[in-house]
Amino acid sequence: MQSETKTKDSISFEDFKAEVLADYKIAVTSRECSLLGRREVLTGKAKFGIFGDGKEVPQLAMAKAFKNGDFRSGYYRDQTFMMAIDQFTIENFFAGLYADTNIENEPMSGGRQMGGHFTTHNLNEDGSWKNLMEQKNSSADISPTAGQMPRLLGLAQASKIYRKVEGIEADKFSNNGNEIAWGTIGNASTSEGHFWETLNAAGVMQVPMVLSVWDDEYGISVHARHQTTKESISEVVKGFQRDEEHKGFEIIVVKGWDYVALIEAYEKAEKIARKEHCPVLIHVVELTQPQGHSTSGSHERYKDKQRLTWEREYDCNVKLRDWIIENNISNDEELQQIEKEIKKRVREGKKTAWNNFLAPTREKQKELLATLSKLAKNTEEKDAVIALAKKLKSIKEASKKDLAQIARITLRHIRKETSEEKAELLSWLEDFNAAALEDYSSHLYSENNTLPEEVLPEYDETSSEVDARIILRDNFDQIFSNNPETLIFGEDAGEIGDVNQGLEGLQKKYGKLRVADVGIREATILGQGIGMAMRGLRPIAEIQYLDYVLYAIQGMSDDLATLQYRTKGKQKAPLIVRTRGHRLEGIWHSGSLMGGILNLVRGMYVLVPRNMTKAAGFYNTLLEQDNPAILVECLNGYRLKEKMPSNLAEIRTPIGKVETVRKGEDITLVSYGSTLRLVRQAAEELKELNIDAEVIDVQSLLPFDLDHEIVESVEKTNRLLVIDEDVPGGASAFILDQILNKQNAWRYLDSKPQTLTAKEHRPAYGSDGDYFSKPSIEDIFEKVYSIFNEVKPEEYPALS
Ligand SMILES: Cc1ncc(C[n+]2csc(CCOP(=O)(O)OP(=O)(O)O)c2C)c(N)n1
Ligand SMILES: [Mg+2]
Repeated sequence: MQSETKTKDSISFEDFKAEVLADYKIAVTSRECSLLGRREVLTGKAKFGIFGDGKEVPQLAMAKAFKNGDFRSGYYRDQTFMMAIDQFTIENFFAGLYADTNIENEPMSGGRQMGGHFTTHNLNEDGSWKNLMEQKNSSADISPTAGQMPRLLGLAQASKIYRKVEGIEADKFSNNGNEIAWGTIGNASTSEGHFWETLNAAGVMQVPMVLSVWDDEYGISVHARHQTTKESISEVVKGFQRDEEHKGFEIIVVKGWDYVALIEAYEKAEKIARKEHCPVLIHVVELTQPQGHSTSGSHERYKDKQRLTWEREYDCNVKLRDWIIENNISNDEELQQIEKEIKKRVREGKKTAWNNFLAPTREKQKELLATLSKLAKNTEEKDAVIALAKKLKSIKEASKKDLAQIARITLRHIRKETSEEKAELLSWLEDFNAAALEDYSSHLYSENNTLPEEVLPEYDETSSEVDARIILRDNFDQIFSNNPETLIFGEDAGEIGDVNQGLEGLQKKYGKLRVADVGIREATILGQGIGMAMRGLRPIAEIQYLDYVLYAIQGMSDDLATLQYRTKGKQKAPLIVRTRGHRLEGIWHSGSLMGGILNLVRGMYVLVPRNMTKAAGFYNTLLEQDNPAILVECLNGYRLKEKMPSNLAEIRTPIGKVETVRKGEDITLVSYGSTLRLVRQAAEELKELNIDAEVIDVQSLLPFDLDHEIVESVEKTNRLLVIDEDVPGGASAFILDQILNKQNAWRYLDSKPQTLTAKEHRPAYGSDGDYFSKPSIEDIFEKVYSIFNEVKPEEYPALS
């Protein structure tokens, strides 16, 4: 018996020792990467570095509790965690520093993000989902502090939906909602509104989220006393702690250098979150930042001697090492040997990464040199070409930019020549630029997307005129009935079926989780959508009014719109943002922020249907493709009458396609949304004066008129006016740029192309406020008239 116990003990001790030493190795590897990484920046091989030194040990504990199917939503300190879950190697680390564009070498972003921004590959080559239950997942990081928080909420909420909503095909995404979303955030970043909004929402919603705060007392140079009330986030959030009567958070405080306590803390947190779907906040205190915040400066500038001494002593890796020796798990000699080997291994990895990074450009350099050498033999500009070739040859570690510059400058010199050699250089440059385009500019949108064909609404003898909101409502009904993975949530979206009754009765039918009321918190409404869309659901996030999209615009712009791009197509979040706007009442209920939105959300679709039938068709289209979108319903359109289509579920409004809603010969009027109605009316009034306007509804601002139909119209009419209710230079300037520069419509113009917009200020309240703030029928009429006054002053004398 005894000997058996002994054997068992000794085996388990060996296992235990192996596990501890494996952890220690990861911690040391990670630290060594940070140390060498800093040097790579200081010697100029990398541009910038921000590392995970001083935060290693808690990340080992977090990794132990992290299971397949789980998701991380974190920030730039998490390299140790990523190594511990086997998603990040030494070579990857250095490839990230060098901005290697080969996604095999630099799987975090293909060189698009600076190092320290982590991700996992969640999509197959064809853009379809991988089985996320067979891997550990990290949503792709972004730099804005606390920007990871709203998305974290959605990642956690997805588990709740998968657990509670029946009928969803969940194989690739969930096992009964047992997955945890693990957040990480720096102590100082908890000052951001996003942190508080997420915390409150998670407490209300009771979702399986474990949020770790890595607390090193600083946010760059700014001490906690300037950041956090009472200098402690766990102190100030005590009111979130759950108790017998109230649901809330479980709050755990643990020292960041205490390996055993950390493991216990994460085990406890995991159990609570996974089983009970109760969110947990782990405040990890007493962490350090041995090399300072980033490569941009040194922390000696703002930490005093005492702090620096303390940081050396309480460095979590040092403490782990001490603990290993104190507990006889290993000894100094063995550890030294391990450390030596790791140092060597990291140096080797760095070298490999550097060579991998340089190799393809080296090849290209050789090719270009050969091309220039040939050219030098057959050119009038021999001296110049030889000089450029020499320069090229002399560059030891050439960048792509070096090569492109030399090739392009050479072409300037030989601009008057034609030769086979020149053709070869041109073709080399063409290939080189095409590769650069792929490296730096692909995947703004999904590259595997197929949009469904247009299906027009059909009407039969039973089709009656209804309030337009009924069309939306019935369409949502069909959507929810046909697609169990769809859900909608927003302020007043649930019980009353949204402020305009477009969801009337649907909560009763589809339950409180699928048609849901949420708090007034636009940033996290968006975050719910992003996170859930990243886990295979098809969320529709409702922002009550267009004007309040500004609260969510940061997430739309930084997170949602960049997701495909920053992962080079390895993650997607096909979220639909539903909102309503344009032409109602006053400064904050009829703003038209389209120019701002358009410029901030490249990577999303921006759709502006003129009526609810079009809107319904857009929703149906969006659910069959992979890109995120914002759709603006016309606020003043819900109670207008539209005919109910007999094929509601089938209709598909095409994305990126304009519609000519009035044929005409004399001028092309381009507009969208609510304003279009006014433009059509003005066109009828103009007809009375023999001005025959063609009216085009843009419908889809991003993407814009993919078939270039507007230029065809301008070719016919030779005149162009863009009308929109945004500020001057806003969306109308975007539209004009598309038509003039992209579609080259300037060639066909006989009059100056013009825009008619709202005033520069926000629209004033009331009908008169609207009339005098935004383009009116009279404004449109007179603007067009003035164009014809210039052309035919006798027929159209000045009105005033
Ligand atoms: C919205 C935003 N503001 C400012 C910055 C610049 N910035 C980057 S990190 C940082 C400090 C963050 O400190 P903390 O959250 O404590 O994380 P730590 O670096 O200490 O781990 C700041 C101000 C940013 N990235 N995003
Ligand atoms: Mg900090």
